[in-house]
Amino acid sequence: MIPINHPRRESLLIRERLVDGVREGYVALQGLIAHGRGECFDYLIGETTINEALNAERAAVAALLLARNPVISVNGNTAALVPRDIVELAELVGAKVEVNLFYRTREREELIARILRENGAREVLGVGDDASCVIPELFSERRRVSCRGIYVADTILVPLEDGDRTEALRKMGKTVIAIDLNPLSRTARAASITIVDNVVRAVPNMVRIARELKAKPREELEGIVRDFNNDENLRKVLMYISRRLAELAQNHIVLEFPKD
Ligand code: PTJ
Repeated sequence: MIPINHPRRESLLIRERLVDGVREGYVALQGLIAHGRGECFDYLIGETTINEALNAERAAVAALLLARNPVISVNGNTAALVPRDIVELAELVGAKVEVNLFYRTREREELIARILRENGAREVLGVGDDASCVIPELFSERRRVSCRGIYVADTILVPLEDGDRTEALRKMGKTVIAIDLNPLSRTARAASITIVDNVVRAVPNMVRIARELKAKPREELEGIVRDFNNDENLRKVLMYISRRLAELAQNHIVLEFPKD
């Protein structure tokens, strides 16, 4: 039981969702480690959506709305943390939803597909024999994808990704949108649009942005994508973190504990 007034209650509740996911068999054990790394970077950016993330989220939604064949790729952590928002975003931008796992088992695929369906998804790709196409030059289990989904997609949203697949998908000429709290990861550097934000903030933000941008003319969406420069944005994220740490260090932030 997490005390109602615990100062880190929100963060601990998020951890509980992942631990429950492990117990239910659809979050990989390694997903807990990945989350811990994410938490660390979230501390550095102040556990908030910074302007650079918001700009990337806008560009990402515009790219998804402009795409002919957009797909949202879902893994264990994403299914545990934001299943409903993923389905809502897919509806708003007209994207297909596909399960794609690094630590692939048939049981996990099916459990994740069930969670997505329980959250309103009409069709979930990438389960079992549906994942019969292969991404070239990729050797992890992520290489097997749906021939109707990621294989033919022009734009793919990949929350919590590994660098190999991002690079392989880029080589296939696809636009890859990553959500990754680590601005230094290979995924972050290889993606076309990198959102350095926690998936629990990024996906709900994207749902709100999609509602707003859906009615905009194509030219305006094209302008948003054109004006976004991923390398430049990642540089600004690193500047933001280093500035923030320097300010914290200068202000001598010291926690005060009650004296005996
Ligand atoms: O469910 P599976 O089998 O596909 O496995 C999923 C994991 C996440 C275990 C797998 O893709 C993996 O090992 O990922 P990595 O290589 O550890 O990368 C995960 C990245 O996501 C790291 O750079 C983390 O900083 C970042 N990350 C972790 N939690 C969050 C996050 N980014 C955004 N929001 C988070 N909540």
